[in-house]
Amino acid sequence: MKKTEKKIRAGASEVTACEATAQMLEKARADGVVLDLDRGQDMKACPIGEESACCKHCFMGPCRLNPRDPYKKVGICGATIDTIAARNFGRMVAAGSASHNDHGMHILKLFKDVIDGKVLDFGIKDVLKLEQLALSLGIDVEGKEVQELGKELYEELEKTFSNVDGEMPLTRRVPEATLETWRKHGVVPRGAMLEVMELMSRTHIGCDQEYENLTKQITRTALADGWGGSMIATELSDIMFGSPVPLQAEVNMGVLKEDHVNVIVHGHEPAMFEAILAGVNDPFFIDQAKEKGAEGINLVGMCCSGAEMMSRHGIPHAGNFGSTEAVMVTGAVDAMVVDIQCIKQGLAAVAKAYDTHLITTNPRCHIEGASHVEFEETDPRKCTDEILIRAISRFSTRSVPVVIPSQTRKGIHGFSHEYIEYMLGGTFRGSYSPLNDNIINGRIRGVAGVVGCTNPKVRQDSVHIELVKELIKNDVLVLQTGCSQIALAKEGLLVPEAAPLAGPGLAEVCETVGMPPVLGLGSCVDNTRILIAASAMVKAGGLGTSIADLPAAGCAPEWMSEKALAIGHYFVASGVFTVFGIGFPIVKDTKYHDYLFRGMEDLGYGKWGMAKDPHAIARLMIDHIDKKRKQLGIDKARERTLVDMSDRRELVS
Ligand code: NFS
Ligand code: SF4
Repeated sequence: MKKTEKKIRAGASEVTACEATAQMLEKARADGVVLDLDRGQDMKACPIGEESACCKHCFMGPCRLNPRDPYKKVGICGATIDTIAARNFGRMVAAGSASHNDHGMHILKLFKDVIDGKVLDFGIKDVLKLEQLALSLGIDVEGKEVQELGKELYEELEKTFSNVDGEMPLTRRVPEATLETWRKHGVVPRGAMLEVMELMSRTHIGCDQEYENLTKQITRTALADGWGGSMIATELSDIMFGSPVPLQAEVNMGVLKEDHVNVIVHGHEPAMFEAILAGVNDPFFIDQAKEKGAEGINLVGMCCSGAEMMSRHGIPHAGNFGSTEAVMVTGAVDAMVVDIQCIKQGLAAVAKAYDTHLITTNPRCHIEGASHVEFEETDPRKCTDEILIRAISRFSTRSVPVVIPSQTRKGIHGFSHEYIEYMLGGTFRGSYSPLNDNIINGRIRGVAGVVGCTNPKVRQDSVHIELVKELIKNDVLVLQTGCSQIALAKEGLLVPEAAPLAGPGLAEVCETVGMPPVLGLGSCVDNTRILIAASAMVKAGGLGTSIADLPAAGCAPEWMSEKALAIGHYFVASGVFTVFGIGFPIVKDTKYHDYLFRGMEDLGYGKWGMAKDPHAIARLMIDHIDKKRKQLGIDKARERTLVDMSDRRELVS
């Protein structure tokens, strides 16, 4: 008998907590267009692959082990479940680290071309940060012109990628005790290209088959991401395009405008986005758009480059990873322009269905079914002007109805680690000491980084939102990046007015300083701002000597990408308890699982955690923060402060 083709799918609002996305999902269903959010329901993940109980590292296999009875058999070569799991985990970390390092290396190359005068459309916007970065690497800045200093800085930073021994330059920023732990275990990253290469080699059949030893290289490769390529991407982007300072920006699909030419930029590298920003402000194109009956050109971001441009320039943001297909269902997108990473191939089919231009611009990322207009830094406007011509032309011949969800939210974005220092430390002497003081006296219980993707395995945004609300309610200051930041921005928590949602201690600090209880730091590579902030907290004193001593925890509650796993592991390796939602690609109750989830902490690192429910995640994080407070001997201070606070509330009421 022929099976019925009709699929039963959950209602749109069960698939996503984002009302605008739900509205577009319903419209897509009515239009007969299948989005990623529905494909996610139709696809049943392979239970063996989901837990990494299979190996296809050679063609004697693939070998499948039983995740329910993982020690029952071994692969044909004899590989055990722990070896297979560690190798699979390692290859995911290698891919994630490679992605960020690839991004960082291209930013470094752009920086060199700017310094050498080969690229004239970009420049050095933050000279002070250039000098500070140079100083932090031991480069003498006295009496040097920008060009000379830039050249020296380039020479030094280039080692991040090309070193074959020694220690990666930016590890000089790591607190001494943390660095000592890495040295003791032999995991200080050398050069990123070497680390990724060695990890790929060691995970080949018949090489490293001892999971603890393999994890050393996994750790080194992850650290080469956080303290290497990602950190370079953030620091040099700030230097070239300007360091973010808090500004107001709008998020969600309501930022699209029916009477404007709408251009969405989605991806990860800022250069193309910066160039198109210059184009949309060019009177020539504004006139062109007006000639075709538009009121103007509306430039909007999505995903990480969107988060980055929102932080730097206040460019509106239409949504996170889970909304990139749905946004085209509006019919209002005249062009979606992409560069690299997290760009679903499915966008091509949705773009076709809604007569939208999907344009790839980067030689490292073409998509079948999309058109390609190559972006070259030496002549950036050639590409971006062509994009604007196509978008304007599509506006004048729009062939599909336009339906734009009304939702928008204003929020404050653009908190850099430098700004946090300034905001909490005062104008004349920026310092992390006031933050530490507020942690020591218990007003702030601890700090959490909540970051990462959305994943159709769970209701989009919902775990991020519930988790962050629970954390701030418990006086945990939340730092955010990437798609998670957008989820909370859509929920309206990135404003100082959200302070009453926080516990009394955190609310008091927020009200005094005028800051939101949730601070948005930018894109995923900007997670390195959290690393630097954590190092600064250690250096400010009173909270131990290594990052592992801090009352802090991290989480990617709706993660999906290999980049997220690499980020998670560099946080763990740096000393942070890091909880992932959704699930974890390692069979529970194996030696390897125990090693990552417990054993690493005994070695002086952080450790991994996993829970699906947002309240369970919050509990794990808060318990860890409380454990660290106890170890620091500041648990009593909090009890006293809470009494003070309730007294205070009584005084106010
Ligand atoms: Ni980060 Fe940015 Fe988003 Fe996840 Fe993808 S856009 S790099 S990987 S999905 S947070
Ligand atoms: Fe099987 Fe070993 Fe080959 Fe993996 S490396 S596929 S476990 S034989």
